[in-house]
Amino acid sequence: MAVSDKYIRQSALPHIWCPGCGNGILLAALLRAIDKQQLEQKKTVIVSGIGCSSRASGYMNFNTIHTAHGRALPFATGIKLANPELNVIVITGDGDSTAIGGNHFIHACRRNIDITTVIFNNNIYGMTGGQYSPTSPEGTVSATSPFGQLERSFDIVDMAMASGASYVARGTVLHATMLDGLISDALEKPGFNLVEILTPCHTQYGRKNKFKTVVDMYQWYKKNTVKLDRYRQLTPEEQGKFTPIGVFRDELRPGLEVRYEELRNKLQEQRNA
Ligand SMILES: Cc1ncc(C[n+]2csc(CCOP(=O)(O)OP(=O)(O)O)c2C)c(N)n1
Ligand code: SF4
Ligand SMILES: [Mg+2]
Repeated sequence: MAVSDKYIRQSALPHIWCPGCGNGILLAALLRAIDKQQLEQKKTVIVSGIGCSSRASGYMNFNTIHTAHGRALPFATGIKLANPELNVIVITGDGDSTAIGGNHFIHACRRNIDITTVIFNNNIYGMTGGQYSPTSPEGTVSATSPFGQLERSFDIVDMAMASGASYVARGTVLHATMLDGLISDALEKPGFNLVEILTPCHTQYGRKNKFKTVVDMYQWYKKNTVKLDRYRQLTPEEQGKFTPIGVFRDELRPGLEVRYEELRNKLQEQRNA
């Protein structure tokens, strides 16, 4: 059976995404990874914030919760701590996770709780009319920066690494096979697992930033990204021209929910002694 038949809520269609939007490719990759890991639908919870990307949870035939803007991770943390048996997956956008939800993001990484988080990074607030986000590159023309934005942008991978996530990876919707592998790995491992995925929003970002067509945006990913092992062989000057993709950290560390349970058992034993 195709993953779309198995895991898509047909009643929620048609979807809201624009032609050429990368969100559908990303959703399909996530579903294939869930299928590969054989996660039980009844034991899997998809939590999302607000944004075009966060609408993905509504199309998925699992336990789903579409929360408040920037708040997917606190909801997911509560769900996982209350019921560690569940597989908890967070879907979030660059604005959702690094602007209004930025504080929750760094603390979820620091806690290293067993949640797989997939960030759909289109470098813009897609849903609300194209305001620049913390990941919009310097110079981005947007609804709130008509002459180009002046701030240095966040590198989500660097943030996650510095904050303590145990698995950190980056892919793009152009590299679909690689993407399946990254998400599947993230679902398999304990701890806080972060996959940032570069995905085009031609409607709000591409048109204003000299990408004539949607295809030009996909070609940008081809020309400007490089696999991590090759990136490491480049000179610093060459590295400046590319965005590396691949697995940046892969450590097997127990999630917060495991350490929490261990502490609870220890205290219980002390009380019973
Ligand atoms: C508390 C709150 N503030 C602002 C908004 C408006 N809002 C909805 S989505 C969004 C930005 C979404 O951007 P992103 O997370 O990058 O998702 P995208 O639409 O690009 O996928 C904003 C500002 C809101 N819904 N709630
Ligand atoms: S506005 Fe952008 S992110 Fe939203 S559906 Fe359209 S292309 Fe996708
Ligand atoms: Mg966005």
